[in-house]
Amino acid sequence: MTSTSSNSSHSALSSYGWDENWADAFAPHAAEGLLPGRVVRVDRGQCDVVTADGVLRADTAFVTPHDPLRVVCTGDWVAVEPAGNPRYVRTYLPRRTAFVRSTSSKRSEGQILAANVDHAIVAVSLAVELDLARIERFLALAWESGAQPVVVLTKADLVPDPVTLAYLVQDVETAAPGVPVLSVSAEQGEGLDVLAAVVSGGTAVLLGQSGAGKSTLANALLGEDAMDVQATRDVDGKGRHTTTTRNLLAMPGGGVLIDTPGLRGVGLWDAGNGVDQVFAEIAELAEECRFHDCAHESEPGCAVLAAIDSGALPERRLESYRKLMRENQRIVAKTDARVRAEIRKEYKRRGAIGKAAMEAKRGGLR
Ligand SMILES: Nc1nc2c(ncn2[C@@H]2O[C@H](COP(=O)(O)OP(=O)(O)OP(=O)(O)O)[C@@H](O)[C@H]2O)c(=O)[nH]1
Ligand SMILES: [Mg+2]
Ligand SMILES: [Zn+2]
Repeated sequence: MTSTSSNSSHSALSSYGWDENWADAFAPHAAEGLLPGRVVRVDRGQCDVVTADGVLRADTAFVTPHDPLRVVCTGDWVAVEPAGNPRYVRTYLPRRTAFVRSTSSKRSEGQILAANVDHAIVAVSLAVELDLARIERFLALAWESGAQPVVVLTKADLVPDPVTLAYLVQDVETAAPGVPVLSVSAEQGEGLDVLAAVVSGGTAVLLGQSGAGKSTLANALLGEDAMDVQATRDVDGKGRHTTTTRNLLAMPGGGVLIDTPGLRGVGLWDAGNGVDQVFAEIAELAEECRFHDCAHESEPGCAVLAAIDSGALPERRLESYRKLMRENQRIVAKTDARVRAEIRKEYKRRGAIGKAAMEAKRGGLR
């Protein structure tokens, strides 16, 4: 019986990314009579889950623990109660990948933006000046998520000169080793076929600043206006934060796309490996340094500084690398401090319980 029900959900959910591995992971929940589904939106204590029987609204009270990294998120595969009012999401399957940022630089708290994504698409508008450092920051988190990053330069129609466009793409490529860089125009349709091909290979999430054109791209790929779009502000070209929830959409050409609200900034979140991947060529050069613990400051025989001198490595890259490394170390240290403080608090609490129990015992002996 379990196998027939999982077979039927397989066919209905496969356009949302359901596969044999998810089915295997879900088997114990299927045995309990729970339904598999994928979270398409999370919204104040409730979420929309697409199941073999269509989209249903479910309560997330069971999957909103104190740790924000363990809160159910768009893209999660969940086990939903087959009936009930409200229906509860009982649990979610272990994530294959997760895109996490720190919510603000002041607090050391991580926030998960999308789960189970194969491609993290960083949307960057060509209507405003390129900020390579910001792209590097997004890419560090993208690599760290476990997904393959892709940079999409949007609104290419605003750069009509092909030589200028080629230079812009090249600039971004130097900041993104190992990352495909595409230019697209949702307005004119250029590059959409390449992007559709990327998206068709699993689950992709669109990330970037407000006004970058994420929802316009989602609509263009979907072939219908599912997402609201608003003009950017005339004064500075910034977006109006039109999209407010993270939305998962099944694409007609295959694959799944998650559109997300524009991010003002993305703080690193324990992204040391991601940073190393963004600056892979620096790590490679560092292997040639005379001292293996070279800080690339003024050491003799430093291959990194030599590459800057020869022009092979832009100085901006090294500065950006240092900045992100320092920021990441701060976040990691803060998190460690927070975790230590929590452990101390827990010991104190336990100590207090122990003391109270001892006093009660003594009271009892009296
Ligand atoms: N010229 C041009 N304008 C575009 C293109 N794509 C999007 N835009 C415009 O950019 C503006 C912002 O687009 P949105 O799709 O709402 O941007 P978003 O990234 O979803 O923004 P948030 O939801 O606020 O994060 C709109 O006025 C779009 O019409 C494009 O290819 N060319
Ligand atoms: Mg949007
Ligand atoms: Zn060095």
